Amino acid sequence: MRTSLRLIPSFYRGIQNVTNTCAVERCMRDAPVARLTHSRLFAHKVQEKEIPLEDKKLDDLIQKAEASPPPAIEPIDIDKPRFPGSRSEWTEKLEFLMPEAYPGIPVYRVMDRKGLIRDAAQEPKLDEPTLVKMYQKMTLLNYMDRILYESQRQGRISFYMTHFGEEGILIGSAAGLDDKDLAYVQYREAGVLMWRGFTLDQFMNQCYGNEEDLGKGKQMPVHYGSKELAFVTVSSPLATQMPQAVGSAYAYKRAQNGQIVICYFGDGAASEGDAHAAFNFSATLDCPIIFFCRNNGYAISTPTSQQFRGDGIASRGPGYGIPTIRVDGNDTLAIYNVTKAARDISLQQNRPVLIEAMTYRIGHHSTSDDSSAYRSVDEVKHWDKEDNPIARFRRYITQKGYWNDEKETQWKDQAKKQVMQAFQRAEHKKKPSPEELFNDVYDELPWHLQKQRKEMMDFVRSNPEHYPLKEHAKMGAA
Ligand SMILES: Cc1ncc(C[n+]2csc(CCOP(=O)(O)OP(=O)(O)O)c2C)c(N)n1
Ligand SMILES: [Mg+2]
Repeated sequence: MRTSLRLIPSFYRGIQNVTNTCAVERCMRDAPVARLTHSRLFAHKVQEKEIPLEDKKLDDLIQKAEASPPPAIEPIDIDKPRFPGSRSEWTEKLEFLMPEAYPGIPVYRVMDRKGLIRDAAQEPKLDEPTLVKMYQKMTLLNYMDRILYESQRQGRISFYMTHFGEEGILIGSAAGLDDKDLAYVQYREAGVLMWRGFTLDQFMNQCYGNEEDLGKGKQMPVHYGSKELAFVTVSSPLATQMPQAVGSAYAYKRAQNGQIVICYFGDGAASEGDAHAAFNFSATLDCPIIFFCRNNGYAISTPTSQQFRGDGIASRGPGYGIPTIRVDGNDTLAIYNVTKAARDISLQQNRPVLIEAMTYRIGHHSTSDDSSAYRSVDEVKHWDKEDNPIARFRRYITQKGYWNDEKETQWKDQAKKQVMQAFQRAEHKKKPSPEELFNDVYDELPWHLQKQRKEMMDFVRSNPEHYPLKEHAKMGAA
C-alpha cells in the first residue's frame, strides 16, 4: 500500500486532496475491488516511472494512514449502502416517494361513537370511582367554561378561552400520567390542571386577577400555572413551551427521578420553528417527553387544510425518529391508553413519543374570535351533537351501570352551584396591591425598579380619583 501510494502520482494527488482521514478509510473500506485494481495499475506504473520520495508531508500522510488501519473488510457479497446512519437497501427503481401513495395514519380508538367497546382487550381496567371522577371533571370543566365565557361577554373578565370538544383529550391524558409529571401547555389545557386538583377558586382567582391569584394579576385570564401541581405557567407566544419542555426532560433524564415531561401544543403551533427544534433535540438527546398535539382542525381561522400538505402532525414523528401514534381525541379511553403507553415508552427507553389526538374545536378560538366568519354553524353543530367526547363517555359509563339520569341531575346541580359560588367569591375579592407589579419577577429587585416602584406608589396615592385604592389590597410603606 505504501509503495503504491508513493509511486502513482495521480493517485497520490487524489489522496492529498482528501484531507479527511475518515474519508480515506472509507475509500479503502468500501472499495476493496477498486483497491485491487489500483495495485495492478501501480504494478504497471512502477516500471514506467520512479519518483524520489523527498516530500516530508508525504511521509506524514503515510504514517497517519498506517496508524489507523482500515476496519475489517466485510464480505463484498453484502451489497448495502454504507452511508453514515443509513439503514437502506439499494434500489434500481427510479421512484419518488409520493405522499399520496401512503394510506393515512390510522386513528386508534377503544370505543365507537355510541360508547361501545370495539375490542374488549383494549378496554382499560379503570374502576368505577376513577371513571366517575373523569366524567365529573370533564363536565365541570365544560360548565366552568360556559360561565367564564359568558362572564367575559358581560364585561366581568377581559378574556377567555373555552375547551369545548377537547374535554376528553385533557382529562383522558391527565389520568394516564403521573400527577408529578411536568406539564408544559399551550393555553387550552385547563382540564389537566383541574384533574390534578387546581380548585375552582384558583381558576376564578386567576381569571379575575384578584389578590389571591397565584400570578397576582400579572397575566391575562387563562394563563394558569402551579408549581405545586407541576404545571408550567401558560405562555402565549406559540410553541415557546416546546424547546423549554425538552430542556426540562433532559434535566429529568439526568436526575433519573422517575418522572417524564408532557408538552401539549396545537396543530397550529406545530408549524412554528420551535416545534422542529423541540422534536429534533428531544430525539437526538434521548429525552423522556411526550409531545401531545391537540389537532382540533383550526389555528384560529386557519383550517389544517391550509396549514400543511402532509398527513397531519403524526406523519412528522418518524422523520425525527420519534415513536408516534394517532388517536381519536373524542374517545377518552383511547386517550388514556395511548398516554399511559407513551409514558411507559418514554420513561423506560428515555426517548420522546408523539401523540396526535384528532378532534374538533367546537368553541370559538377565544373571546376575541367569531368563528362563524370562517366556518359554517352546521359544521360546528355536527361535531357538538354527533361526536362529542362528553356524550360518548357518558354513554360508556351508563352502559357500565355507573351513571344514570338521576345521578346526572344531581351532579349538574352540584357542579353549577360549585362554579357559581367560586365565581362570586372571586369577583368579590380585592384586586392585588399595585406594588405586586414589581414582585415575583426578580429574586432581588434591582435599584432602578425600586426607584420606579416608589415613584408609582407616590403617584397612585396622590391621584386617588384615578386609582381606586379601596378596591385593591393594601400597599406597603415603600
Ligand atoms: C408566535 C405566535 N404567533 C402567532 C400567535 C397568534 N395566535 C394565537 S393562538 C393561534 C393559533 C394556534 O392554533 P393551534 O396551535 O392549533 O391551537 P388551538 O387554538 O387550536 O388550540 C395564533 C396564530 C401567537 N400567539 N404566537
Ligand atoms: Mg388548533
